[in-house]
Amino acid sequence: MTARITLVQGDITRQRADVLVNAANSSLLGGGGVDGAIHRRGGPDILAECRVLRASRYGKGLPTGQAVATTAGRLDADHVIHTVGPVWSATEDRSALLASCYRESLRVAAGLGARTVAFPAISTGVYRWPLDDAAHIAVRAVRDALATAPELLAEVRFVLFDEAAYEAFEQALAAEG
Ligand code: AR6
Repeated sequence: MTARITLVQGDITRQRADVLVNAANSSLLGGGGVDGAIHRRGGPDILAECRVLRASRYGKGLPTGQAVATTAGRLDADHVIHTVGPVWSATEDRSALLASCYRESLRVAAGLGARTVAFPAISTGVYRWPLDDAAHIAVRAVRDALATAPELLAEVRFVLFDEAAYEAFEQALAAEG
């Protein structure tokens, strides 16, 4: 059975899921938006693990479009997967990198045996990606990844912070149907 894609409006740090995905930056050392909220509510263990990752595997930072897991500290999840979305560009098509964030996060999640994965709308805040376009890319990328995903993955949930984001994803889900 293929995993379900679901939508909720809310704060991703309040969600229960096996994996919560963080819209991080390549430093892995925190920031604003989702990233700030995840580290605030999750507590210092997540940042401590991110520092170890920087010192070991990602001395130059986590490249855009890639994903890496840590534990989830005090969040109601088993893991946080940190991925780095592309900054929106009007002159360069970076949509493959945005799709890669979803695909790579799901690949890492599957490797961890996750059944439920919650995503924010990557790149649509500080990184300024237009919501409607980002929603289509996200839904398509998740659909494509799920077509070949292990049986274990039961639910991919998009957690949208405000009504505008929720509606953009609702339309994308219907259109990509
Ligand atoms: N739960 C769910 N969605 C949220 C939350 C939350 N708690 N907070 C914000 N959003 P952003 P980006 C929405 O800026 O664009 C950070 O500083 C928000 O409304 O978090 O990928 C990182 O360190 C928007 O729709 O991520 C990077 O430097 C979406 O989540 C940079 O921002 C993504 O907004 C990454 O920028």
